[in-house]
Amino acid sequence: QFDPHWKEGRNTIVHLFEWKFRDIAEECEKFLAPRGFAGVQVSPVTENVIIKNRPWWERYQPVSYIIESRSGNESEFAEMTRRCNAVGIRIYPDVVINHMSGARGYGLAGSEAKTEIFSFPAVPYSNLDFNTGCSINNYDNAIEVRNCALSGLPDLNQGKEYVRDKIVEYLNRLIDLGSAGLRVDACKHMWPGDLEIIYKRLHNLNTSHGFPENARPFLTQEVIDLDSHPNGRTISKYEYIGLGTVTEFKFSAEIGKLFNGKNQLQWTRNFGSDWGMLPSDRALTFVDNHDNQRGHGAGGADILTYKNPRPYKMATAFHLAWPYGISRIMSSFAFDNTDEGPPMDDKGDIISPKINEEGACTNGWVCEHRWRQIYNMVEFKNVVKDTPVANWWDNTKNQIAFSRGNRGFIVFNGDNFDMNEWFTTGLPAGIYCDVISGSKNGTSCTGKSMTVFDDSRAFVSIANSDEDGVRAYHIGAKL
Ligand code: ARE
Ligand code: CA
Repeated sequence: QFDPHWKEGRNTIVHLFEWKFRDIAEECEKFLAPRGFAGVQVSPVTENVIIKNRPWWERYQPVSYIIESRSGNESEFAEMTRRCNAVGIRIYPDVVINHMSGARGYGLAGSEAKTEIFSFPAVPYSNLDFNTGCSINNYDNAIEVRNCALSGLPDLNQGKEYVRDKIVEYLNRLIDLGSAGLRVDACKHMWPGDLEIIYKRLHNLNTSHGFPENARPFLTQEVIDLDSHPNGRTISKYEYIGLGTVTEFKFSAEIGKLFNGKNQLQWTRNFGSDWGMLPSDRALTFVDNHDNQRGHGAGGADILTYKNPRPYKMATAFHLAWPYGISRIMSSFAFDNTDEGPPMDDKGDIISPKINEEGACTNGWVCEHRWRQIYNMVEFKNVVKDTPVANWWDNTKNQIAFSRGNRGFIVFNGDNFDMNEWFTTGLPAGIYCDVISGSKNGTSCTGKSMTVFDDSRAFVSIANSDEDGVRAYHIGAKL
């Protein structure tokens, strides 16, 4: 449950937030596989209640476990996992098992949510399957956080065998259909002991999708915990790392502060567990997620998003260059207000992204994963795999540089003055293409290049007026 089952030579999960299954399948084949990505997190797939104006968050209110959402139905889901697995891209659906819909009404498959009597006939769940009578106000009270309603959402009782059976049956269907793992929503609100029972009953991954025998599903559990300590009073992320990986929200908050000028890059030298973050192999890391990019969840104003492209790209470059965590990239749709749903037509159906000549998304989709500065860093991470950080340099402020063994070298200028420096790069002599300002194209570089001399030294400058405050070089982009 800790292994994301990435194909050899691949890394990074991209959250294709609200994408339709058919579009995901095409993206796996046309873009993600050739660019060295490893997997896709998919928005919740079950039938959800339909809410007026169709906010994105209606998908976190399940009505049944029928696979039918605005992203597609069960056969389209199966087609997606088949096509993506065929090109080595893993699929991880987001699963909502803490609660059911808080809003009364119907789902896309026609099932009803009779919330006033806690009845969800399409599962079926009745009032006997829920914790009723309280809602979460005090996050310091673990019993309340686990056994009361989160934002008014009817709270399932996973202590009950019947409820566990229904959940396990649903999750096993996703696994049998070719998923490589799951993003489990709202784990803070479920008892680790109940989750353990549920997880133990999950099937091994489906070998007909190319997974080895006895492969356990990858689990990444959403637990928002910015500051707890292993034996602290409040619910802690450490309670869950024996069961699977955990979303490391502290990474998101700290990297935001580093690149929005509230902290200094010189301190990143020991970025990782020393900062109160989880052990690297248990941490799902991200610069922003679908909640905190719009002020839901945690992190507040410190979180960087596509709306601040220069620091966002620098933070993402650091995320992918620094050897810590299991990386996930956010791929957004453009939004102005926090409730706004994905690009949709008059009927509320999702409009597919279109790709322009430059390879960027249009039609209201941002597609950060298609930004050159971001996908080229996914390649950087593949090229430097397993090499240690070496040749650290900093200016005692916000300019830093380091190499990854003798395979990659990266420089950041986070100060508000220009940088002109000689560095020891760790790289063999030669001319290297900066994969941030451009890409290697045959024998030439569409961006700025760097000459490494026989002593491994090179001169790099980054001006404040430059489009990006980072340059990255690796042996795969040697000219
Ligand atoms: C919506 C409306 C509510 C309404 C409710 C029921 O916004 O006003 O009461 O529906 O009708 C998402 C949205 C919610 C939305 C929900 C259901 O973010 O706004 O509610 O869908 O449609 C806590 C949880 C954490 C959770 C965050 C958002 O611990 O698990 O809140 N994150 C996940 C998902 C969300 C999703 C849900 C859970 C629910 O990623 O997208 O909600 O399925 C501190 C605490 C954190 C706490 C945080 C915010 O930091 O430490 O634990 O996170 O505050 O309260
Ligand atoms: Ca609960």
